[in-house]
Amino acid sequence: MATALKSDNGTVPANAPRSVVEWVDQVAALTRPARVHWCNGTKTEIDALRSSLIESQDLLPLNPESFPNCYLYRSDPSDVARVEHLTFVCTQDKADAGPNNHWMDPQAAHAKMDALFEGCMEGRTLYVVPYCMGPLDSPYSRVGVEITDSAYVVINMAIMTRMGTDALARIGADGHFVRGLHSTGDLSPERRFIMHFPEELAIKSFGSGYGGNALLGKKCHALRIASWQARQEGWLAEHMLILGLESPEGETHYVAAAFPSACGKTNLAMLIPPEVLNGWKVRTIGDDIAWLHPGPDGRLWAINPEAGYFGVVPGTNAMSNRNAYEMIRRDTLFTNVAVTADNEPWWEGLKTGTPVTDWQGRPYDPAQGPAAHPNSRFTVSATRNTDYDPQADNPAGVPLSAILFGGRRRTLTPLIYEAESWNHGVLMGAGVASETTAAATSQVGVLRRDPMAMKPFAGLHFGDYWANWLSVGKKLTQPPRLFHVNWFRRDDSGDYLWPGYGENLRVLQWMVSRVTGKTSARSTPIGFLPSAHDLNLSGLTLKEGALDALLAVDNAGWVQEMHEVGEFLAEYKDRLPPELEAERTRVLERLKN
Ligand code: OXD
Ligand code: MN
Repeated sequence: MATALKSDNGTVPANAPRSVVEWVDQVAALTRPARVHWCNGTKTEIDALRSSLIESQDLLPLNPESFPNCYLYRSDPSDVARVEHLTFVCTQDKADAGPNNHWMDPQAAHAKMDALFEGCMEGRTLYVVPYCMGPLDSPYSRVGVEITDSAYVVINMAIMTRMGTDALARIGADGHFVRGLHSTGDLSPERRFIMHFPEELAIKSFGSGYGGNALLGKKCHALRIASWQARQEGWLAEHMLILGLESPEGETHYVAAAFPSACGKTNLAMLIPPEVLNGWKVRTIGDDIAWLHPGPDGRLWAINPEAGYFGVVPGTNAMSNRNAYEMIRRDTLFTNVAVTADNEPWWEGLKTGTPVTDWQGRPYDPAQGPAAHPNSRFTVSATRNTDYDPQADNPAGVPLSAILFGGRRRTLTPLIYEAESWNHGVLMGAGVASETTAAATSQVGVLRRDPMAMKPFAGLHFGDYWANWLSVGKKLTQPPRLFHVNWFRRDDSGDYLWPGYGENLRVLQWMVSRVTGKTSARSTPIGFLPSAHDLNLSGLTLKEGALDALLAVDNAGWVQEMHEVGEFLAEYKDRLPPELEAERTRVLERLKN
């Protein structure tokens, strides 16, 4: 069976390992495409694919003067976000997927998916997309091959990963790669499933073209499959941004931060210091995913496996994220934004312009909801960001000084507090709770536990995941300090207590002074907190009482919180590391005394 040899892209690449060719042949026999196209990742190839999408009117060029090389893609209105209820982790033993995942028996899942894939590419092109997650020359990087019938997916993957011939070359003779099979099918939500087979390093995704479901290198590979592998191999695959923070003295600290989807990771990763903090500089390594490895020096080293940003558009403006605002004015693929009369992209929170056409291509009518979809996205190369840190290409990664956990919480959790130890920090991360956002199809604004912001992404039992965190900590002689932050506290009238965005640097500044031992802190039962005078608030006016509220520890509220965290952890009791429960009991005792 030599279907792959019928490629319309010449022949099978000379460097294609046999294992890849055989798999492509098997998939082609099942899906019966009209053509097979092996992607090489060149500009010529991507330009041609883009042109064909423009010709078929799947991609609409935006105003070439004000938004050069920018395009709009409108998805099916039922296909605009991740689908957690249709996402499965298929392990031989159900217990290995944990109560945190939907599970299906691998054999049953393969049978279900193969029935959907059978003949699904008839008349279509099968694209073979070799990609590398992480710098091509990094020992920490991993390769995968995505087979897809969507040219939109291919052009996104070309931005989001190191895609093409070099990635294929990395697969090498041992044939190790993640096999990701994707088809948009007929986009029916009834036939939409995202299945993960971590033991086989395989993914099967059917019925969606949305980024988180269809760009298989991102959430499916770099988080769900990688978190499984990371646990086996003793490293961490995390839903974290990575930034470099340079002080006026020229000292750089690298920080990773985990926040749930659509809670401002991209904004923090691209933070522009307020004028009064002149001399500080933030550089972006990554905005969504971090792979963390204990180094021989006892520090924790981070790489960003991605090469682009797939960011939430609404809310982006010159004040909230000037870097992103400027970055997406060229060479950007927009999905599900609105359009102005000048054929410019428009979204809620842009603060200028007027939409005439909404994200579904209808004349804009506020009675029909927002003009841009709340989860509309931009896809753009990381190197388009003016503050892109070239260290993102360092094969060794960057050493972390601190890790932040955070959630979107109206009440209780202070602006910042620091863990007393690694294990305490792991408890802090495990207890993260956040209000849900439009990044997934579910009710928005509901508080749910989202440990380490990994609830939708841990491809293993949370008990095993936390055990891995604890054991990675044991390997570190110079661990990063662990903190918890909350930019989203509100008062009784619903107003935010903290301005957020660039002003968050004031909080990072305190964090750096803790890391460098330059400041002391208040010891409280939940961890170390700054006193009001420890924060640099010059030039900032907060509402009366806001700072006290932001830095308060509400004892009774925290006792209740620790009980609720206990109930949550108890759901994982069969594999819950005793150290975590010991930490919770310790904090609870301190709160009661
Ligand atoms: C994302 C998400 O797209 O977390 O990054 O949903
Ligand atoms: Mn994310």
